[in-house]
Amino acid sequence: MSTPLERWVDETAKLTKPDRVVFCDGSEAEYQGMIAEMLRGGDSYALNDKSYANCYLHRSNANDVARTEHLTFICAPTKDDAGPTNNWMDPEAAKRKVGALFDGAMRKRTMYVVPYIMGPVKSPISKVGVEVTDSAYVVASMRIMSRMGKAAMERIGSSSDFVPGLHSLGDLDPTRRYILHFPQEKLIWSVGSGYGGNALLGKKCLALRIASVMAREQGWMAEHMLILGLESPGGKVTYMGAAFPSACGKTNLAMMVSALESQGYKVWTVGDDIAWMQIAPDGYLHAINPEAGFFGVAPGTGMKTNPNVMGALRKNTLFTNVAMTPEREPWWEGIGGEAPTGLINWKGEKWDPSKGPAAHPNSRYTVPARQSPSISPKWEAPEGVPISAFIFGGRRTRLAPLVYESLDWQHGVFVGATMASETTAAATGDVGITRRDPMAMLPFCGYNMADYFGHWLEMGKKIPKPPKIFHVNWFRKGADGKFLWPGYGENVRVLKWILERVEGQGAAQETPIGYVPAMNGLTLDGLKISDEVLNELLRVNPQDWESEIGDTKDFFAKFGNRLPREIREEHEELARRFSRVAGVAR
Ligand code: GTP
Ligand code: SPV
Ligand code: MN
Repeated sequence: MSTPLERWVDETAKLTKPDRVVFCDGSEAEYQGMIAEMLRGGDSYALNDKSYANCYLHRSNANDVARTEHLTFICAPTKDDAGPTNNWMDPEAAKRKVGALFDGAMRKRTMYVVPYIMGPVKSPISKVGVEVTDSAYVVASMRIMSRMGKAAMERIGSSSDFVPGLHSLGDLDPTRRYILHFPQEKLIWSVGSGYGGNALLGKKCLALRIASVMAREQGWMAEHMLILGLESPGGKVTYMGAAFPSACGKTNLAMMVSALESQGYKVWTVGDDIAWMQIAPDGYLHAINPEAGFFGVAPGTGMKTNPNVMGALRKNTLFTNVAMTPEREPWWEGIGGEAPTGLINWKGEKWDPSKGPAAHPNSRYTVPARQSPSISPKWEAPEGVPISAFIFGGRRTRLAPLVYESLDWQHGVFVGATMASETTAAATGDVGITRRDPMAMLPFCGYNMADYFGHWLEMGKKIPKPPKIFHVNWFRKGADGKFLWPGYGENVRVLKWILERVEGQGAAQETPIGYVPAMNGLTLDGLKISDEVLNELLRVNPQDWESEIGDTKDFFAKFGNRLPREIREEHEELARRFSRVAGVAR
């Protein structure tokens, strides 16, 4: 008798027609075999073994360097199930169309079967996936990013309790690239891309798009959130989850070296990108990090901004699309210091500074989480960590103050639902365009976002001790076009205020959007910042908010009657609060 896994693998092999099929066990020897295969392939390079032991550079195809949201589909039974913010394909039509691309796609290639666990091996919150892929780079990356191999195989046994994901590089032609999700079947199909979020199917495809559907069905939450622990003097650790869109600072916040360390405030990393959360017997929402590694943005990462990550990257790291020095060390903009001469750019050419950055703006490192000096002792706790605060945020040049606190859970959900951010290089398309990105889940929600807002509202009623909800913006700019706030390790000052608010302290002033810190509310000692700049950072400008309220109205209109009544009411309430302020001013 064959198992469901064996049957699916057979079926898949019949379709894709590989030369051979290899079941991966996740061993170190197997990993080294994948690396050897990558080096033979000609687009990967061994880095300097003295300074970067067991580290490699991989160059993906130049047309394949970021997630492709326009080629990403939710194949739910009806278009309405996917909602107005997702691309939709009829499941049958999708299988016919993309099935044709998989037909024979692995000829002359090896088909790797990669069983993996998302989450700590023994956690009841974890889930199992199996990725079938023809890319050695994907196998090597999955070994860093998940608990891959034997443990997953044991957990599956003869059951059908795993999320199958079929991946092939195909011919890497963007006109034949599709990332498909079948939420009813809990199945993933990805063809034509070897890049991160498109190809490492455990991450965005399983842990967010498919998991968000499961979470709604089963009463838990799958969110695009980092998880950190803020230690305060005396050693108590308070956990927070923060949702910022791609390339908006999650990894950096989760791994920061606190500017207030001498005062006893320290940040511990539990996760840097995704949180799975369940209500626990203690009444708190408990979060696990489903991942085992960090797939982080390289540019901007240096000893000044993120020394923890810089320390972690010195061994066992895969770099993708970064530049390389003549000493065969990885290099990128913002790593610190001048660009060395003889730099080879991310495409493998001698770098010409007049022709763009040396490292691709979305170049990344893939590193085991346990290598970070900031890794929390609780990062693999099967029961997860109790979350006391949620933090939403994004890149807003003008609008949003440095930090504000929502009035209650329902208002907090509205704050999340009205999030927007300037686009980044993490996905293909224009950079710097402000777009609505509710809860940082716009590209990752596997179903209609109106129902997703509804799920958040429902969860609020069920969690006995719900997290308080905040919003931050590290990216507000002054008239000179420069960031007003120093960011990075200084962000701990904002976390400290959040902690104080959670504990019923922290000086605040009420505004129509919620509570912002009082002028003396933030701990700013040791930081040179004028009252004028602080004022600007905390300012709630009614004119800017008026146009924002109009913009969110248009966005919500897309959802028609499906938008929860509570969200509409919060929107009206916000407009009313601003008109009251205007009345007072007059
Ligand atoms: P994804 O992995 O795409 O989900 O991104 P992320 O949200 O983890 O973002 P990450 O921490 O990698 O930061 C992205 C970029 O923003 C990097 O270039 C950082 O250097 C920069 N950045 C992060 N935090 C701050 C900050 O506090 N201030 C400023 N100005 N830039 C920041
Ligand atoms: C993101 O874009 O939010 C990422 C990188 O975390 S990727 O895995 O490519 O989605
Ligand atoms: Mn991300």
